[in-house]
Amino acid sequence: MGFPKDFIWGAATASYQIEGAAYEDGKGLSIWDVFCRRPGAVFEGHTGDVACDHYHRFREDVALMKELGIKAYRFSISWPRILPEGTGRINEKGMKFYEELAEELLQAGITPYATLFHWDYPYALYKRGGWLNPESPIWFEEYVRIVAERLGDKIHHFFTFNEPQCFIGMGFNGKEHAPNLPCSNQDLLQMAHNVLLAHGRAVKILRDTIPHCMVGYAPTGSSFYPATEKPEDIEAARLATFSAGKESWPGGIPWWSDPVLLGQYPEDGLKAMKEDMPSIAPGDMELIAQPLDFYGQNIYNSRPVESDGNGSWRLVPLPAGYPRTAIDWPITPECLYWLPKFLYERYKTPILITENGMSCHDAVSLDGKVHDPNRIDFLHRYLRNLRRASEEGVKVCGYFQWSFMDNFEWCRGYDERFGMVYVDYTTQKRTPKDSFYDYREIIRSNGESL
Ligand code: GCO
Repeated sequence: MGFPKDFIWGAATASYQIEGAAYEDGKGLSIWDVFCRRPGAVFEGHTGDVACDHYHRFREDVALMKELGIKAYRFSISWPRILPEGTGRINEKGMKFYEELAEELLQAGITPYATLFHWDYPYALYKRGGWLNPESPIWFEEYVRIVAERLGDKIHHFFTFNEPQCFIGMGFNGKEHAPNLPCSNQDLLQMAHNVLLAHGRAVKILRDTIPHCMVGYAPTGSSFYPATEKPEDIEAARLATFSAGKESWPGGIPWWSDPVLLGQYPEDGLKAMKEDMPSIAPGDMELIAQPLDFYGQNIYNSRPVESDGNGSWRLVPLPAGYPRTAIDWPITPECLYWLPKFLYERYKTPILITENGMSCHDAVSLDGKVHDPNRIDFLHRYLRNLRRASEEGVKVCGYFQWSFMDNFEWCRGYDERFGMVYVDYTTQKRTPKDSFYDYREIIRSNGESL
């Protein structure tokens, strides 16, 4: 048993978090370039101006990926790097970067998986109303068409959006993310609908332009696992994970995934959002629900729940001193069994884990190495759960670890280290951590070493 033979072992990053070169070669501004300049917005005033300088060092980084043995690399394309105004004029130098990156990956035997949008929205379009503008899905389609036409000979695997829960929820509702523009619920729901329409248009244009391309989506969302394996607790966890009431908006799963995979907003959500719902034009839901080749999900942790004895659920508190990561997220390996299982039951689409990983207090030791036993332990625990799901018939086709290397962790700047490769931000020296070698063995043995 174990993992399927053709399991896709990968690693993930995102453009703003690693590329740097924020003001080079004609790149346009993104909302993150602007947000980072706002006093107090990001930990100690850090910015992605230089980040891991991947824009200049991608060949060295791809060589390390080859050494790691990953089969696939998930990275994102910076929309304003190739379209500085968001639409219209193409920045050839920016385009060349992605052409060369894809070429380098292919030569290393690594399949490129491109995320089309991982939060670095063109500032020029934000000034035109961003996702609130009814034209915003058309702008996205234009960008995706250009990506498809120019990169489609090298890149055949795509994700449309990364974590819409976060870029809408934390950028326009919570204050942690760019552009930090608090909005009414009505506007949030309108933006969400436009993002979903943009997703549908993107899938269509990719399929029209690149024959045989494979397209997915990479949302996240709060999820729950059963505190025990009693059937009523399992049902409670399923209910909690797919409930779309006010408490799960905008961070829940079904609001963002039911339209895409099932062609409709969740009923309980529609009831809860009644007064604030945007108008839905005829054909919108059909456009949003384009068939997908795989369903990506970013999964880091879940919360335990149990049945309340009345057909509903209640949270079970984690024990005092529960294990947690450096960013203070609980370590709950069970989520990599239960959530893929629930998602596959509901959406019946092959699953890719598009992100999972751990922030640790990593440092270079006296011996010049980076020892990260906690990350190794974390990965083994989580991946054993994923293996169980796979062995029980959940179609899981791959796993992308977050992250290939340490990088800019949004409003926490460089304070969090999620990578398998340590980055010294003063010298840009890369040092593979112990987990890098451990993951290499996991890949080599197709999970036998877990
Ligand atoms: C997210 C993003 C990544 C993060 C990672 C760790 O989930 O927030 O997709 O860009 O860096 O998840 O927080």
